[in-house]
Amino acid sequence: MTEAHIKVAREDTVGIIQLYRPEVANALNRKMVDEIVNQMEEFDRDDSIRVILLKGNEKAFAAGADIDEMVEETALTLELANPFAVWDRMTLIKKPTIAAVKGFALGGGFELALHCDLIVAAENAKFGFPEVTLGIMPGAGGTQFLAKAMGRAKALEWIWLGQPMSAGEALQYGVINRVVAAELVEEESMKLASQLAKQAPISMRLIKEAVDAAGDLSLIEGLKLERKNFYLAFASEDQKEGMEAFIEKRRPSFRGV
Ligand code: CO8
Repeated sequence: MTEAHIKVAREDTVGIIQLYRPEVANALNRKMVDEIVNQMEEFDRDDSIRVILLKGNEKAFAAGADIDEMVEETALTLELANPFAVWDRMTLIKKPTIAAVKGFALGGGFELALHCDLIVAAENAKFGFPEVTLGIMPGAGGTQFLAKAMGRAKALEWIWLGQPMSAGEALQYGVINRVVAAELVEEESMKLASQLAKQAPISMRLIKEAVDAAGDLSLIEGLKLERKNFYLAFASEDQKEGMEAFIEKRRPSFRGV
């Protein structure tokens, strides 16, 4: 068996996946994407995990899809292999996901971060879509995520020029959540993960579903979904626990049931 391209760890209730192909700036080959998604799904099923964190190394979160693997592809080999089916599974993850980004997040690497719910970036992080310089285009959601996050004009400019954007610019355009000094990225990401891990898991899941739907549904449909999820939250024991803890002036202890 070939070596794994990820490293997996657990810290308390946070499941951590580290991308691990340092010799190629964490370029994503199919095996690596498979491993990432399989592990995300395993954490998603695991009751002892509340939050999933993805990280790379100092140089790169991930420098895009593996160009050596892609160079010989044809439209037909891609169509038959359907490499994006595994990416679609990422959109079904129910627990909160965080990308901790240092260095390069390019092409498919940027798209991987965009598949996470929240992005914490180092000041030196570089986000970009160089696909146009390779004669291709983003294929794992880049055009859709960016247009939704920053609007059509800025998304087109950014993807057409193929130039990386700084973490500060990405923050300004609402594409990422936080920018911190490189040496603090892991600490800040873990702090954020621990805060999320203390919230009621079922609330978190229902909120994620409703917020994700906001971009696709009409206001009336979105309000209906929100209401349905609001009612569902009252089916959980955690709703009783949260409200009783408030009345008894103590901290709630949520069990995700
Ligand atoms: N694929 C393959 N190898 C890579 C990649 C990559 N994407 N990125 C870096 N490497 C390799 C380099 O070839 C180099 O290998 P070697 O030491 O054997 O020469 C090693 O990693 C280190 O890289 P550099 O020497 O180039 O390091 P620098 O610090 O000079 O530059 C950069 C770092 C800026 C990240 C540079 O390597 C670079 O520009 N990389 C390519 C970035 C890119 O074009 N990414 C987009 C790829 S296309 C894409 O992502 C499409 C996504 C579609 C969806 C996904 C479907 C599966």
